[in-house]
Amino acid sequence: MKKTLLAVTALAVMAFGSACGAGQDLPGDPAGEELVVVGMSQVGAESDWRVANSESMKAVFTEENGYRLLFEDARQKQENQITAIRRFIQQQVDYIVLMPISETGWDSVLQEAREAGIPVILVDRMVDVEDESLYVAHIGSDFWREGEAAVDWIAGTYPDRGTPVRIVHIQGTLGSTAQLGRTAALVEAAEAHESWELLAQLDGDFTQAKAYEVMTEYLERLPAGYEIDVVYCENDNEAFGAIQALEEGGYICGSGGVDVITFDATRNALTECMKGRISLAVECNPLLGPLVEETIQALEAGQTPERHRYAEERTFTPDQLTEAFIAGRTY
Ligand code: GYE
Repeated sequence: MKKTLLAVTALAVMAFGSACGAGQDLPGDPAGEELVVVGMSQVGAESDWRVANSESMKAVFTEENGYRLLFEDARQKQENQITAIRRFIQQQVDYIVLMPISETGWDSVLQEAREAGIPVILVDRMVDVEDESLYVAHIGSDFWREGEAAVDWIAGTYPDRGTPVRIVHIQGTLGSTAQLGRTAALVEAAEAHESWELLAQLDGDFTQAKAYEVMTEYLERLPAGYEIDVVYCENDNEAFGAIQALEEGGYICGSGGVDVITFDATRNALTECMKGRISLAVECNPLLGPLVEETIQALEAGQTPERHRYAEERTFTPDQLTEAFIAGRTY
């Protein structure tokens, strides 16, 4: 049920000493229509995954479906996300949907949202807050499990026979749940397998440009022809940048050469995988809009939504892919 104007105003007066109205205040509301106002703070547009995730949200939270979506792109800066949340509080939105860039630093602003009586739903990544009741639900992926699928593939492809498995690791945005989970799975497995050598951990910030830059610099420091078995890229865009750097450095990507592993499995990565340049693509599903809407509908109906929801995900190797399958994917 939509909050009453009175309750919202009372809370706003308590929190800010201001008494403007609820969502209905926003310009352009069709007269008499009760739209549910959703303030959404998205990380940015750093990757194909992120773009697909934003599109999934925008497709669901439309006026025809009964929503007014206030969408803010934080351009990969936490301070922009905090500013956006404060603006949503002032605008007295009905719900705040937050895709947090990193896990820490959210306690005070989420406390402010709570004081204003606005439920916060986390999407994609998680926050690390002292009081977990500062968010009502989280909808995303189990990043550690994704990482485990990747390390299981490495273990199966490189059975321990004493020969070293040389791995270069390109990490995502440091401190983000996706980075922490995918990194932890690799680091733990590298400790457990004596033959695995983590040659380097490079910060690719989930972008193609950064991954290309750090991989190129790294290869320039290596002795010519130095053998690399696996490049573990924490998302597709990093894999594209790494492949470009590897090929420019004279490496061949694919079975028998460097095994590039990627996460997300968006269409461009699946195409590279089908061609054999990516050896393993671990799916991370960005189509979370419908799940977020179900959560909001549950809250509107006065129900308690599931606290954590994880999308179904799988892995892909070149032999499992066809053009028809890839064409049928929506992202
Ligand atoms: O893997 C990457 C994006 O948090 C799951 O962020 C998300 C990750 C995704 O930039 O492509």
